[in-house]
Amino acid sequence: MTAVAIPGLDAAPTTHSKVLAWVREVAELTTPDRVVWVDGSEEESARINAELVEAGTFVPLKAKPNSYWAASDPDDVARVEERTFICSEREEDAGPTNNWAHPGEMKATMTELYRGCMRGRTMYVIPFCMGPLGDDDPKLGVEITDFAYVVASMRVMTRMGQAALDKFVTEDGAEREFVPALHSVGAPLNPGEQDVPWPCNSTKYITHFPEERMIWSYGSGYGGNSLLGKKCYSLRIASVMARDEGWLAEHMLILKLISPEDKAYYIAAAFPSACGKTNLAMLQPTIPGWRVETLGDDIAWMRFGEDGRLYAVNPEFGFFGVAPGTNWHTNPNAMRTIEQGNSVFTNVALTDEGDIWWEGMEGKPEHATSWTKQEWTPDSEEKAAHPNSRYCTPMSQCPILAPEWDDPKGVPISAILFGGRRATTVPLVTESRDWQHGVFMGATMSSEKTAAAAGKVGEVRRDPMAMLPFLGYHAADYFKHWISLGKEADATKLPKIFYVNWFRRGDDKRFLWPGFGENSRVLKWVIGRIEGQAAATETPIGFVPTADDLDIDGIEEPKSDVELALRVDAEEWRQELPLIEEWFAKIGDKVPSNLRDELESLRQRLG
Ligand code: GTP
Ligand code: SPV
Ligand code: MN
Repeated sequence: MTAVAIPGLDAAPTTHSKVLAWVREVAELTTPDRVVWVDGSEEESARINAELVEAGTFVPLKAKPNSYWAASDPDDVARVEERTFICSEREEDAGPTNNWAHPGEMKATMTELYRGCMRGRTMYVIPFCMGPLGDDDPKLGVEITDFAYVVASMRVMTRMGQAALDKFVTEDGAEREFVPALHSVGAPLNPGEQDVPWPCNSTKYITHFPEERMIWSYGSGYGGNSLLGKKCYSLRIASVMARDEGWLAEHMLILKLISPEDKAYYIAAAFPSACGKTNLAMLQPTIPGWRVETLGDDIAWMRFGEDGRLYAVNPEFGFFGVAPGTNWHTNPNAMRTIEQGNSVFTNVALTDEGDIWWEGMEGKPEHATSWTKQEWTPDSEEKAAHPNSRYCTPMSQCPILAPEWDDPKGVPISAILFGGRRATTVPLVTESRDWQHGVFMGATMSSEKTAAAAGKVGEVRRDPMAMLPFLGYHAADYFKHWISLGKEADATKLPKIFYVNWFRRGDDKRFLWPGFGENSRVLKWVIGRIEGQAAATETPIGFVPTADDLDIDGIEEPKSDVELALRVDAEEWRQELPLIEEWFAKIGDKVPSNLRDELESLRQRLG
């Protein structure tokens, strides 16, 4: 085969032979008009943003510096779990919670989709690094994409460009491993054909090859489907790396809680998508003297340090946060972060003043352009912003960013919270009896489905450790991995595990717990438990505080609501048992016996 001359292809700013070979192979398959090696510079970013404005993908905001409004195709607004595949060599290894296809067959199918798919477009090559660039063993990737929106977003969400590319070859000339991540919107252009602002394809594939550590994505421009460093790499592929190498890749925020005595504690928390991670990560405590600093809002990579403690690093560089509900009361620190600009807003409303707005934000406009580009007024029946609309903003702008956020060593975790969105049954907070019981809590946690994924909202489903859509291998093996890490560790140094639920409702359907900044009261109790200072009642499901055990001084809600939020109703829990059994049956024979034992003990304690 003769080499095809594609402008830019040979301008590679690296000698890494695998990068060069892979980029050439993809360019020859997808036949873009030109290739751009992304360097991450300010000039390049300005040029790409200007091109996105020219294409109608971006509208520059007048009210915020270097910030843009984007509206997606109305059918491309969320992750597509039905179209997400784990293509391990053996179906058995993907497990019962993932879609599987044979890697060879999937490659054959997708290769035909990719053939010529970048015609008329620019192919961008984005070198990136998940986690601090200063790591001895940096986790590298190269994303190839034909959507400039992805380049602009990856610039916010990852350490990318030349600084990342410099890590691909070590000082002694060795070529480092990287994850090849191929993305196309699947919308080739014929000569002279007018492009649309948000190209995509109704055929979508979000595909992972775990053994090869490779990602292929086709047809969607939406964040979780197209920013391949995020869920695809840092959770689905990284969870497999973590299993093989003895660490954990988790859907968790990382925060630092500082007591009035100036003692710092690091907490990680796993809640399913759109269930409060970003909000908790940036919490503004309502109780005097306590402070929170942020380290991450979505993903934590955790490994045991030499001192036996579990250390967490956030692989990301920006926040890709749920917009609706974010305001100066619920999340003032997110508001301060986006105020500074340099952000991309997708599927929110655009005001006539050239600012953004979404449901739940202060200052409802009289008139705006909705996410579907329709005229919108407060009387409109449609929402101004899509429920899964997002802001994409640099972490470095967060006013409460912890100074150690970029330290490759990570931070030692004292507590892990698991939590879901449950209107009933699950109390505000429960402390596990020990690590294994905590793993049982995580493995059986449940949540109502949210708008973060396409599909029916509100349905209760089991979402183990908030990883259901993000596990790169068999869920039973994942539970085993969690249990065995706990067994190998020094039990006195393990984080304590808690189960929380900010979303329990009263008979009149209102939330029983005020949430947001008030969640600091729960965190204070968690620290109290770690320090052996706070009281709790032993219940069949674990250790639960009474309303008197929590600091609820000055809370607006009646104490009776807090009591209801904390209530352990044995009858409700007995109704959970068959659901947990059903869940274990779905996972199959490989569910660790330790977890089945935990279920039996729970059943006995419930009487
Ligand atoms: P992903 O980015 O999808 O992973 O979501 P997330 O877990 O970071 O969720 P986020 O913090 O963005 O919150 C999602 C929604 O839950 C928003 O509409 C919030 O306003 C709402 N929310 C967050 N925390 C609380 C809380 O403590 N109580 C209540 N009632 N709602 C909350
Ligand atoms: C989530 O859905 O959990 C998110 C948004 O954090 S996305 O990156 O689209 O997955
Ligand atoms: Mn998430």
